[in-house]
Amino acid sequence: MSAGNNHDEILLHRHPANPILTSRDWPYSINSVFNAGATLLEDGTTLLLCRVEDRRGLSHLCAARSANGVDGWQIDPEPTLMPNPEEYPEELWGIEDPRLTYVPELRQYAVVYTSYSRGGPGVSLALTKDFRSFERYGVIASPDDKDAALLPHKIEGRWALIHRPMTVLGAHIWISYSPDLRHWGSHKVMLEARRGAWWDANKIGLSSPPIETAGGWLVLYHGVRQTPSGSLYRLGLALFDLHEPEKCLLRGDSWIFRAEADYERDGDVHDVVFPCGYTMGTDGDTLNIYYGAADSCIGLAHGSIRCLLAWLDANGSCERRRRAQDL
Ligand code: BMA
Repeated sequence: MSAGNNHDEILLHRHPANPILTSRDWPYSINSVFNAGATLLEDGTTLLLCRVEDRRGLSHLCAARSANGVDGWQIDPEPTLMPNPEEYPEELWGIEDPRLTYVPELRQYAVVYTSYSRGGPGVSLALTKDFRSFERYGVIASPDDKDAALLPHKIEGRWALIHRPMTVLGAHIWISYSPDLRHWGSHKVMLEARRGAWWDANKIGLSSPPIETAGGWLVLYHGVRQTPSGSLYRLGLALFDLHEPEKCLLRGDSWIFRAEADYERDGDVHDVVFPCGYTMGTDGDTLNIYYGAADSCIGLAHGSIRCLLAWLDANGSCERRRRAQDL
């Protein structure tokens, strides 16, 4: 570990009003609400597109809007986007974990979500202008694949999708490219799960969509550690080249956020913090990170891009050097 490392530096601060949304807030009967995509609408309203699990166990998406992103949520009185297995059989067992990206070139939001098919989870895409009507593109990455988000603009003329296919070698983060959002290729590994005892051994996945900074794409990712009493979901940081996003510039060794509060430790799935979205403060530095807690409710944590980048500078190392040491 590098010298001058501040081990206990707190980078993400829980909001005192947490959990900010629970099943008790819902206008209709549900089991749980968690893993929400997030965006700021043109008028400054925070929109969360929440994963809502109904009492059958199947998930759909429901929009909640708030002027300050903390409270006063206006929740759609009915599901906003329901699985449609008749036309999209891959949505048979529900739709989950949306990540939202505003795409200026299309003047639309891309909603990239997990469709739970008979063959396992796959990645689906829908476009929307208003989170009221949606244009479905269907499956864009076949099972077993999830934890996906679109980058907001083309890279060298092609759209870029970050996702997490399962392979026999483990669950790593990949990037794929497309000329038209429908046909995907040029698949490359972006970040590998570590091995052995590491907090992010064997299984990692993108959390919120990457954050574009002057120094590169800042990526918050989750790592899953299997233990005899279950899985521990914790968050780590990495930085990728702006023009060649598969190129990892820095990766932190330590996790930066884990389940600690009661609502993160206890719930339908214990010890899970799972961000799917963030909004940016008007200062251009504050991140409002929305995360699913224990697969039961939604929490909010604040961070500073400047501090996250400074932490990576001090604590991260170059992926190429690490690869030479076999991760
Ligand atoms: C992951 C996803 C998430 C979920 C997490 C913890 O694999 O399915 O939706 O929050 O597991 O159960």
